[in-house]
Amino acid sequence: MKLKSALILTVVLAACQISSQAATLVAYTFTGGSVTPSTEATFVNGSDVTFTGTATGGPTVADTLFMSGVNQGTATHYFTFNLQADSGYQLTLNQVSLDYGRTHNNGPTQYSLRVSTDGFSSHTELSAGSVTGDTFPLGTLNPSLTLTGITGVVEFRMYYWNAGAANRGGLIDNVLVDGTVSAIPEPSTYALLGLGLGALWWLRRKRV
Ligand SMILES: [Ca+2]
Repeated sequence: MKLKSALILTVVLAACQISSQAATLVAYTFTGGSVTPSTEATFVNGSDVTFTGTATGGPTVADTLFMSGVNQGTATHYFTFNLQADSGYQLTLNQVSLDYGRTHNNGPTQYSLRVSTDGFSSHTELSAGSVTGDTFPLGTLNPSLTLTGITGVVEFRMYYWNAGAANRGGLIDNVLVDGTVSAIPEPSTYALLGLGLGALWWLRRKRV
């Protein structure tokens, strides 16, 4: 019986090393104009949030991030940030969310939230639509993600475009990525799990 208890403990410990809890991996609230992560999970590195447009010419909405000078035609300007697990760890991404909007009624009329799926070479659209009204926030985007076993950099971009006038822009706030960070299991962890389960099976079989 002692052997069986030890084996069960081995299996549980090995399984624990492989599993992990869902949590906020990285978040940005832009309090006081800060573009660094306000929350960053252990073993996760979130970049600053940057943008390709200009910072001037727009209105001030406290504790949000503003980008002006968006293209009046195609989607070329965007906010961007990325995250990556520390060496030896991997990410599972479950959801990304952010507040979006504009503060001019002739500002950008289109938005698109995108994620890099294979490094920086391509981006998959997660959510897209039109922007109307001139209050902020107009709404929250929170598409789910099914990205697992990520060891490289994952980049998110929020595009705004098709503005009605020059020097118009969009805003974002409360950016958040949910998921899990877990140690990449050593082959020995799987070996231990397999050995423990195998021994338990053998013990059970022996008794029948
Ligand atoms: Ca804020």
